Amino acid sequence: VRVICNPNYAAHVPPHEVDNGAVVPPWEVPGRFDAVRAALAAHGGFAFEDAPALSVDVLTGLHDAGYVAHLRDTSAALAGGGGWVMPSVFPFAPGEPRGEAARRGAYCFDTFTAITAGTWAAALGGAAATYRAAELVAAGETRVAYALTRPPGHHAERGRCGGYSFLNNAALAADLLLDLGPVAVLDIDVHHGNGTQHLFYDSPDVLTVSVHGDPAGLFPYFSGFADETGTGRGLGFNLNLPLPPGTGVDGYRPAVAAALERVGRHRPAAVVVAFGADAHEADPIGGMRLPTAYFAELGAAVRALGVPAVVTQEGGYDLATVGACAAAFLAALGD
Ligand code: SP5
Ligand code: ZN
Repeated sequence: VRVICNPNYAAHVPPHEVDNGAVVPPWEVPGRFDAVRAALAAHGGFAFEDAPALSVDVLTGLHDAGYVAHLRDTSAALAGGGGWVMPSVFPFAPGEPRGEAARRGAYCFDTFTAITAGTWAAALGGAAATYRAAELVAAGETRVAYALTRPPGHHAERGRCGGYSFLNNAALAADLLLDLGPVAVLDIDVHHGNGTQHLFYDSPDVLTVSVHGDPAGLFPYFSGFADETGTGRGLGFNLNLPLPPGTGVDGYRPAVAAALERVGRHRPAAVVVAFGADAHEADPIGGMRLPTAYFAELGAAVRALGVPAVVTQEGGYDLATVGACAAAFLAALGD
């Protein structure tokens, strides 16, 4: 399997996150990337390459220009120091944000997602890895390509970061792959892929399907419910399959079967998998009960679609198992 690495993955070092008002250590750390890379190398069968630089112009059409400028300018303003930017106030009146404090809240939807000096470089490097992976698949150079990156992307909306995500890598890949025909995004991170859903909610060309923990009790709380099915011409082209806390293999199997059945009916020319290992039983924040071996079953199930695939790395916070889950999934998908 071709593995396209984000060369700037270590540049984004969040100082902490704020959970229910408490400052707590960050879950989304550079060691996650190292753990996955080490596990893939130990497994064997993976070919690593660094992504070439990506022009920021590629993000136009996907992300809001003011938002992109906010990420870039905020990181630039923090350069050389250990500082960070996080929102304290979120929009409660209409209108464009008029100052720095307003921008912080307007361009972010939670208190988990700090911008640091290296955030822009790391996020753009992740987009570059994803773009390269999609290019390789679109060109028919490989059937499966994996963008090994952090920070994640699937929570990022057109104009807002959140859920540790800044640029929506899965959506970027889907956009590029549309050149081949209809595209499906299958999101198996334990958290709902709200950003990807949001970006394609009115599109019948990109089907978005997400299997995740019920947002009634799990981040991102405000979306991911079963009654969100798309809008306008995109009505019927979004499928959410929320699962109760503590779900294991017996609950995941039928949900994943339903997800893949819907993906198959879309007759996609390519599929994007937003991959997370945070439904693993050892994950500290997911609350699900999947064993490592089930990730191989997932990979084989996606492989059975018979469609080229781009995989983006999203969540997965247990450093001891995240790599083995990715290796199991990718080996089964790509073999
Ligand atoms: C990409 C991704 O997986 N983003 C997830 C963002 C979730 N952030 C909320 C984390 C809150 C953790 N608090 C739970 C403590 C349980 N011990
Ligand atoms: Zn997640």
